[in-house]
Amino acid sequence: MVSVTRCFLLLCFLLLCFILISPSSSHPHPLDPLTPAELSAVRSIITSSPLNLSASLTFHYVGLDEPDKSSVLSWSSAYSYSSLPPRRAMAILRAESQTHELIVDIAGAAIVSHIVQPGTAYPMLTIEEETAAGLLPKSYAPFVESVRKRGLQLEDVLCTSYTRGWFGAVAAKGRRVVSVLCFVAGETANLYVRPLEGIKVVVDLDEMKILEYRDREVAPVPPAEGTEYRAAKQRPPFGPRGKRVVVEQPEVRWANWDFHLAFDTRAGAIISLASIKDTGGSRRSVLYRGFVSELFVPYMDPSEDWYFKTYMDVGEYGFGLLASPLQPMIDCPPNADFIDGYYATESGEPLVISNVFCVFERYAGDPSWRHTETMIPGETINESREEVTLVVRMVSTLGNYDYMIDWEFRTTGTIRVSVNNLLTGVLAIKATTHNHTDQINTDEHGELVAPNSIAVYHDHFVTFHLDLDVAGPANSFVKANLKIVHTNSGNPTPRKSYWTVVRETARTEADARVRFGDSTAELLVVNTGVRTSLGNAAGYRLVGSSAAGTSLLSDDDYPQIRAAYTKKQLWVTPYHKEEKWAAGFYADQSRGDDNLAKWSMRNRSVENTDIVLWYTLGFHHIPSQEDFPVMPMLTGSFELRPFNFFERSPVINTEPFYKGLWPQ
Ligand SMILES: *[C@@H]1O[C@H](CO)[C@@H](O)[C@H](O)[C@H]1NC(C)=O
Ligand SMILES: *[C@@H]1O[C@H](CO)[C@@H](O)[C@H](O)[C@H]1NC(C)=O
Ligand SMILES: *[C@@H]1O[C@H](CO)[C@@H](O)[C@H](O)[C@H]1NC(C)=O
Ligand SMILES: *[C@@H]1O[C@H](CO)[C@@H](O)[C@H](O)[C@H]1NC(C)=O
Ligand SMILES: [Cu+2]
Repeated sequence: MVSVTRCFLLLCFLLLCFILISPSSSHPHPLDPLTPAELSAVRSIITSSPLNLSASLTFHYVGLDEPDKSSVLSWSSAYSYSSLPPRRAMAILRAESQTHELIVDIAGAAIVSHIVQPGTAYPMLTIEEETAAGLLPKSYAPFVESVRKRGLQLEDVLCTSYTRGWFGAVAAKGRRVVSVLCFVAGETANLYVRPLEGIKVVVDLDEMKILEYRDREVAPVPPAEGTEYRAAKQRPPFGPRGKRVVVEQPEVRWANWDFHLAFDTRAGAIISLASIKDTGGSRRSVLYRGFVSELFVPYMDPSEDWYFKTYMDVGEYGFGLLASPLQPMIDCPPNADFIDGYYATESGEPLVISNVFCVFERYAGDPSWRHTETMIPGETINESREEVTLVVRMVSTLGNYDYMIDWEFRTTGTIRVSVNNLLTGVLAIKATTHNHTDQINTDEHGELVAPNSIAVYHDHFVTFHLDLDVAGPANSFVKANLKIVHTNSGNPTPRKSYWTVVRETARTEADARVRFGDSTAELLVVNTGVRTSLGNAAGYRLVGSSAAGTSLLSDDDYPQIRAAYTKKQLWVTPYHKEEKWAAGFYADQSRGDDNLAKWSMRNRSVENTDIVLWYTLGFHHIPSQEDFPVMPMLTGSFELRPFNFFERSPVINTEPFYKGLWPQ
């Protein structure tokens, strides 16, 4: 470790350490998240208003009311602090079983708009009500009896809230209900693999009481043995481990990227106004706003206790709200800088999530580009450049799963999202009486991964909102298809076939819904008003990944109606400030009337206008024994890569960072 640190400090000293401007810097930015003081101000403005007459007032979301894009862009081009748009907050509250949407002018200490939401879908759960609902069974006599009957200790049983989706007629009309599911810890910390199967607890969150209880005692709690993951609990023989060799390297030439990073209770990390210096040295916009818009996780077990498990983790639970503090040296490398995030609790008070983001330079020992030339007489040319990148990282722990989102910025102009990691944590386990695959049939809806433990089949669909502004907001979406051309052999050469590119510019939203695996070779966002000296339109390419699954549920299945957009990997919509959340603003118990697929059906024009890409990383998860008791990190990524955005490779004249041997 000593030599690593010394090496790091030496390089840092020699090469001028990079400078990061954190969101809490003294220069205000219109997209800064609300500060603790602003969160407190919003709370006192609201609690001193007539709304506070309600004893049941709870805060479900408080965040920046995003200023209009036009005012942000004019501020951004002028860098004139006098033209900062007024700071406004959006607050979503519940009072007397109603949802209230408020816009608050913070400086003016005024509520500028107040709407009582009439819909049938609900805001994100608060942590406090999830906790309170989880405690209800423990003082509920029939549940206490169920625990006793199973020979378990009540103090080992832990329960938490699970959203129930919407299933048409079966819906609990007009109530904010959740299922409370219970697990057994005690001998192990790995409670998610030890469910109390067959117990149904339905809770009304507004009344905070149990509406429905049933115990079908279907299978015992799976054994604790072999499920522990805490390092302190492991016993020899230990598993294999490589030597810890950490080589990080601060990089000097960061300056070609510039972006704003903000924390939001719902979205987690929001990257805004990302711009890069072009080869002529002037700054050009790339991404106005990028964030995780929704995360849909449907389980594939239609039985009574499992059918409703079709979660929308961003809209129902909050990707930011459930962010986990990152641990230095484990979750992030030694050279990382950490940034805190703030959110409003149920009572509106600000609370910190420390180390919610880490930002670091990464050098993993890979070249960015290379070439060896031996054709030149008398010399061998070996040219290569290190790939040093800047990474912004956050982790959100949504119950049993932990999602790690990385935004990686490369000097080549590429932005990669979640390169080496995306998803880890504990599988959702269904208890079974079986402990051999011979006893398992298709009715089990999963794989036997441990004695008495079925890991149920499910999907993960992570949908990103990508408001690209490639060299400005007026962009078009172009699909490049490969066309196979057959020729007459011998005329004039013996070749019989080749492929060529046929480009098609999407005119309306209907043209811009893409399912991968068709003949689509390239998906481009171009600005036809900004061209290279050779005449190519400035563009960015979306490069998808192997995690390209789409939903296999039938179109008329309730969860699919709610997440209809998961049938395609890519959608393009014209920019609309309100269209941020792919499964709708109110996701809990939504009915599919406000989602990306619905908006797209308007078939609006997407040509030469401000457009937004919606890209979904999709996994069909068929668990295996290696995923138990904790699943090793699964990868899944995509890239936004410049395409005729620069006149030439922007890194061709980059000096090698270190010529010769690495310092010892
Ligand atoms: C409502 O106002 C009272 C008196 O000002 C205060 O004590 C209480 O905390 C407020 N309620 C909420 C939910 O903030
Ligand atoms: C390039 O690599 C070759 C083979 O490793 C080596 O012989 C040669 O000296 C290198 N040339 C330079 C200029 O470093
Ligand atoms: C298999 O399950 C049965 C009944 O649940 C139990 O008695 C037995 O010990 C289990 N065997 C193993 C290897 O876990
Ligand atoms: C979308 O609009 C275009 C242009 O008006 C039209 O040609 C096309 O048929 C429409 N598609 C759908 C699915 O409505
Ligand atoms: Cu999974």
